[in-house]
Amino acid sequence: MIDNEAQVPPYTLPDPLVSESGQRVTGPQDWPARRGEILRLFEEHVYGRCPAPAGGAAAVRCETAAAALNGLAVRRQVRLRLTDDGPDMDVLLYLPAGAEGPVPLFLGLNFGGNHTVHADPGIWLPEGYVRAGGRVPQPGNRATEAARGSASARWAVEAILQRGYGLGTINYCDIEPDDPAEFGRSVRLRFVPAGQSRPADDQWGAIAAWAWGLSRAADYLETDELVDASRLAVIGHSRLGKTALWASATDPRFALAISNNSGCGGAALSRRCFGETVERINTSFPHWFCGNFKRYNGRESDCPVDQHMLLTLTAPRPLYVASASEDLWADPRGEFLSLLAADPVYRLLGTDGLPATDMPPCDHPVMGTLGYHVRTGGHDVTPWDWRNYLDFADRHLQRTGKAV
Ligand code: GTR
Repeated sequence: MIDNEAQVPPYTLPDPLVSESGQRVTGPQDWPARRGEILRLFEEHVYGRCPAPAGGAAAVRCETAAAALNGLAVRRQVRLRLTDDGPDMDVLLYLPAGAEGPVPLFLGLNFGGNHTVHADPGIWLPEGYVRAGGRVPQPGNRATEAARGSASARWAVEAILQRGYGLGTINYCDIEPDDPAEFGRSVRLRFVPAGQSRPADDQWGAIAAWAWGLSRAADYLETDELVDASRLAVIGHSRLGKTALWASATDPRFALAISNNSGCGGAALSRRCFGETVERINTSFPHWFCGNFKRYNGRESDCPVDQHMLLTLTAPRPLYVASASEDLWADPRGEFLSLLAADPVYRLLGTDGLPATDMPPCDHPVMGTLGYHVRTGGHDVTPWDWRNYLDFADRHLQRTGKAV
């Protein structure tokens, strides 16, 4: 594994402002066509194409508690049926009690099940498949009471509410278990054409499926009177950070995006081959990306895109990328350089982009329309990370839209 700068091979990044045919994007008017091209390249070579939703996801169960978390929150849980044939996805919402109008909301997938996000006994214990590992194991992929609240350190629920935001979260395994052997439970199975047993090489992998699920949650949130769906921030950690970036790229209803330690196939530049490589990720997690992405195992420079171009797909919407100093597997410098390489697109579109040209020291966030920090410590989401995400959201989401 490459874990120091001296070993990084020389590389040239594709220019997000030069089209496939070699034409330069000279002004904002040229960007939509180039953006469309970049999006199609990512669909074909990296994440795979998604099908159109099979109608709106139907809410089959809904419950609201007006005074949850000692009166701090309205807790709402909504079970959405993703296709007539399932699977069901439970959306857990916490909304600040007493809000004067619809609130901006952070939406993110969780790893262990909604009940792990907070010790609140009112959170439905998942009935379906959950991840077995985690801080508190859940043997046989069945949710346990013992795991309730076990991931609460990663979800600053009270801080989010106190700052006037809502939080929405979903167990990512409701959409697709993170295991190729469990493909039978995936929403992707419901869209496999007759005569095929798996999606084709240019069709969606699991990351695209998880992102698609976030969009179905956004469909629901547009109908929820307590939520201002014009102020949705999509957030994710690690593989779910990759997912948040792809969700933001494919669904402009996400007004702001946050990538926490997303690394390879997320914010980090693949061509640096630092930490986790394309070959390594495709070998460990063959189900995450589309079949075509495997062509680039050991051949990162042959790929028509690199991950800075993924970041440009969120432009000009605000985007925050966060790294952790000990998380070399996710290549902190590669995440920063990727954001820096997306900056010209943000500036072309009239924003202030990233207010830094050099990687800032640890624990010194920089925030413009693009935001970045590298936190001291390891691969995780901490209350300090959240404090910065809330500051960033205050700059961008509280200013517009309806009053809260
Ligand atoms: C690692 C994987 C990373 C990252 C991480 C996670 O094993 O190599 O790409 O996604 O898992 O999601 O926790």
